[in-house]
Amino acid sequence: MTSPISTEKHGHVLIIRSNNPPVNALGAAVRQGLVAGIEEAEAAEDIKAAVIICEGQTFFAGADITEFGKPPVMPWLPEVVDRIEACSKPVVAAIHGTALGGGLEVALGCHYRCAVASAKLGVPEVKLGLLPGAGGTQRLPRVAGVEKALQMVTTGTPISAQEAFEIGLVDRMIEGDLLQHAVAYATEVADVRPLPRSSERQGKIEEASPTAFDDFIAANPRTFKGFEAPMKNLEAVRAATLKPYAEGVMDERKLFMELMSGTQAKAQQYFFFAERKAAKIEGVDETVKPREIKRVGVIGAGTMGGGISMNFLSAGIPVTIVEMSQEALDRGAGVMLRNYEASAKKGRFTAEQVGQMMGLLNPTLDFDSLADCDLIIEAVFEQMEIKKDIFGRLDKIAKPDAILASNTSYLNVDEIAAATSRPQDVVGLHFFSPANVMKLLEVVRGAKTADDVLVTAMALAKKIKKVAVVAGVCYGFIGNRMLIPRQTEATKLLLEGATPAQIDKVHTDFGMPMGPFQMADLAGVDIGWHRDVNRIENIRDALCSADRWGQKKGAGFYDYDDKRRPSPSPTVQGIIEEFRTKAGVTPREISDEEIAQRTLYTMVNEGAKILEEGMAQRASDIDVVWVYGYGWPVYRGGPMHWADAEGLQKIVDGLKAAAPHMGDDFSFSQLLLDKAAKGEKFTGR
Ligand code: 3H9
Repeated sequence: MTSPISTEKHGHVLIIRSNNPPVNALGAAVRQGLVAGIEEAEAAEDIKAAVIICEGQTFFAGADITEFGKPPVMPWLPEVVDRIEACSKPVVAAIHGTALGGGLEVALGCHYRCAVASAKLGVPEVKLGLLPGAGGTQRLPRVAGVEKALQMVTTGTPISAQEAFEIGLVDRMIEGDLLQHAVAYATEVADVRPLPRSSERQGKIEEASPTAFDDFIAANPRTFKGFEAPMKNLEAVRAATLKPYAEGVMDERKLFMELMSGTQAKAQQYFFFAERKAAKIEGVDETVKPREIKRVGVIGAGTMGGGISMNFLSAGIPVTIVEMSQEALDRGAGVMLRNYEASAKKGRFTAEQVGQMMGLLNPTLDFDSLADCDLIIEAVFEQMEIKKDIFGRLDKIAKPDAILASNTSYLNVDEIAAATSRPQDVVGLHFFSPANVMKLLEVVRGAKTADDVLVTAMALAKKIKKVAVVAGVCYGFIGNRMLIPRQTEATKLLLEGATPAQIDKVHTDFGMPMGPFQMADLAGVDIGWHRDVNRIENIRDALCSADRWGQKKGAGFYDYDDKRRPSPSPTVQGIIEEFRTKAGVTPREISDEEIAQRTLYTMVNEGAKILEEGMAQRASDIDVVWVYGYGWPVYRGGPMHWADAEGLQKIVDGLKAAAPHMGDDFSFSQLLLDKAAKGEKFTGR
């Protein structure tokens, strides 16, 4: 097999070039080739310096994650980086694309770093539940400064080449041909001695404030909540400030191994691949080309329609937005503008960019203006008759091959498609609220949806920076369907003796951003409640009828103060007790374990049903939906990965124990029972 690393002489400079698509991950062959390249540079008498550069879209994007968990192949990345740094001749890293993780560590091992302006540099290991394990936690603070290094290792967010240049992580910015300038740079520094070695630098370590670490923890509590890796990253950087380099790297190694053997790292690495797998559509030929989307139409300028539109405007795609009244149109456009202005205040956009994005918006009352749109997304009231009427009208005016999409969160996309003469062009695009913020997009594949429509939806999702998951047509698709058993059991538990606060706490302790009742209060307790009928059949109806619609009314399952801080509500407790009396229920002590069994295990059971009915392509897609759509803690991988980690038999046993309380609302997924019996898992890794 040919090596992904090749070398070539340019005068007195040896070019060490990596060609390991797609992202130049530092697999075994690359590591071996890099060491061989450095040894060649050192041995060749006519060579005075070396340049490390990568072909394709990017500089090394890190260690090869697919090697994790497999028997190690020498040399290890830490040794490779040490070997580069120990070279007796200067080595220059020539960076384009993304120098990430082990890639940035290789660059830190080099004596000089140059980069093009579009490059990004970062250490995203924390997102994989890890820390930079090839000397990165020790070299980065020495080169970039302790505070910047802390921020980079704990958040994993890359910085721009320009910022890296300003803090001294990049030594020279390159305009024009990277290789040519890197070779010139190497020639220029060929005779400079001593060689600047990152591990030997001490200045920025000494400059660090002694309170930097405690200050950082105090200022960023959310970074550390639930996750193990950020604190270990911090400890490794702290070691760099307290110990000589050689001892610091030993601490780094120990902390790295601790993380690597833990469940969080496994879950986060599993999730990295789950997210990428979600983009692949089963049964669709890879040669199918997406349709061209030059203009998008959105029907409805409410919260959803506005949020959806912003995604396209931000990606530079013009949007025609249609409403029924001028007032609704003005209100919708006003909200979009204010959202953009708020982002501009936070430095995400310039005022000029806000102007450009809003300039791409065409607000109109004229439905026929949608005729020139390539994709039209309906985001109106969740009622089948209204949706069918809109799709029937769209059928008459939309151009041939236009994609007609519904943002429905529950309704039958096939029934909506049947209102048109072109069901092959109809698809569900279920955005999550707030649609300009939430990353998840459920792409609902109807019985007749054409392959190229699906391919277009997935490609477009990537363009607007969403993570798309294909779902089948069923009530609530993947995410909302799994909410139903959770909410049903949570409400029954109230009646049986639990409080909203107790149930919510089980979920927040688990790592969810909020529990079932906090979520109901945020979304609106009144969703789906028919005010005109005013029938009070359950606790929820009773809350609605008492004007307790959630946060927007200052009261729901909780009472809220004027800063929207919740507190347990005696009124709600009274309502619950009234229902208990009516139903003849004597409250009992409910354990947290029972709450978990009935609200979390039932979700896994529903996920298994979704899988066995073919409504999700793969178990990992369900996990992607729950992490990106509902904030399931990524360090638990998503409900299906979590169930695997718990053990499916344990889930089955827990459900069996809870079944008598759940009654007819519950039935087992056969797939879950079968897998548990066979000792199988839902997810591979
Ligand atoms: C590390 O470095 C540890 C060290 O500190 C210590 C070691 C001792 N390995 O994302 P894309 C695949 S940890 C293997 O769709 P984009 C990916 O699965 C590492 N494979 O492209 C996908 O495969 P497929 C720290 C990788 O253009 C394909 O490449 N580094 C790796 O949207 C394209 O990926 C990171 O965490 C990898 N490292 O984004 C960086 N990276 O086509 C992780 C990607 O079969 N990578 N693949 O589905 C990224 O953030 C993005 O991939 C990147 C490109 C921004 C580079």
